[in-house]
Amino acid sequence: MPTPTWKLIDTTLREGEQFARANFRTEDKLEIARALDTFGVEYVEVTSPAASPQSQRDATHIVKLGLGAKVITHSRCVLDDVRAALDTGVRGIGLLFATSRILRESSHGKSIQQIIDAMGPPIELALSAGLEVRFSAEDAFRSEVQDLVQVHQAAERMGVHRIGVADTVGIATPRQVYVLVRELRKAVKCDIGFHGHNDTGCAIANAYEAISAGATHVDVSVLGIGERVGITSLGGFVARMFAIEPQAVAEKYRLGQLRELERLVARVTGVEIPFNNFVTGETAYSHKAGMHLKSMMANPGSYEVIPPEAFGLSRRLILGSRLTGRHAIAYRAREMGITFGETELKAITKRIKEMADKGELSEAQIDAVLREWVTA
Ligand code: HCA
Ligand code: CU
Repeated sequence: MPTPTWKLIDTTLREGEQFARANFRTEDKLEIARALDTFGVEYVEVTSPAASPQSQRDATHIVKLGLGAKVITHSRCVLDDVRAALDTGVRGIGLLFATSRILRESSHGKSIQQIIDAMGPPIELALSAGLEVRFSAEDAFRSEVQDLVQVHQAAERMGVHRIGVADTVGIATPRQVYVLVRELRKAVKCDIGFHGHNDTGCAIANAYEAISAGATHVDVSVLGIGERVGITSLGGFVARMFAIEPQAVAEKYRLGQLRELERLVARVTGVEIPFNNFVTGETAYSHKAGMHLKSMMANPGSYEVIPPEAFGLSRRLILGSRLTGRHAIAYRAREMGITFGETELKAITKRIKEMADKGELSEAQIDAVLREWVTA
């Protein structure tokens, strides 16, 4: 069973900058970093200062905000990138090397032993400068398990604080994630982070399984933005965990800020928040069928796993569709101070359904039907 000790590494300003629609200006990054801090993520990961001169300046700016969250960066496991990171004052660095055959061949051309030999100096430099160091094997789920164990045990001997398991292409199933993280949990004592892409729709479930198997850190981004279709969504993962440990999650994060945070990132990247987004989507708390409405009126927990109030939101009961029911209509009538007998209610509901067959009725239209019935 997961415990509330897991930590969020928000990588909207690193993985998220790799999203096709993201072209963050310095002020956008500062605003996003502040909003993430207000929400309460434990880490804010920013693009490697080695990426470009502006990236270097922006990282320094973000560090100077003096956030409660740890500002960390992410880079190739090479000395020059670590040196560039040190110049910015970040508190930690995520170093990575691809370990799958396909990426070893298409990316750096190194064997597993050559990777282990090359890891040492950058890791040592980052550690000796006092950074929190993570070493991650890119494309872990297309790598050999024995290679991952070997590389991560070497990283642990070198003194890293955390190893990372990356599902770079979004190929892993939840069960595979559980099994691999379990295996690595036995192989190393240090913290374990998980980073999962969403190409096959498993990123949230995979992050959840990683935590269940003993991972301590999860990479997320606001609205899940990242390369291709992105990674584990911050809001989606928080929703997943809230459903399991509501109190702990509500204490850790300012959930009422989620919608604003998502709106900010949506605005800056020029995308819409999906209508069916976890928790904050336009229809996330819309209830429509008569059977649902009846139970929702008796107890809002009937068809909601997360109460909208926990995230500063409210629900919407759609009474004016052809799927409505007499309990819903009676409820609205009572709100208006009108009481109908059973036979009348059936007749009114029939009338409303007939009208709704031509198009959904607004609340004002329903109210008008109810008022007319009283005076008729
Ligand atoms: C990428 C790198 C990365 C790194 C993840 C990590 C991935 O391919 O852009 O450092 O754990 O998905 O492998 O985002
Ligand atoms: Cu990634």
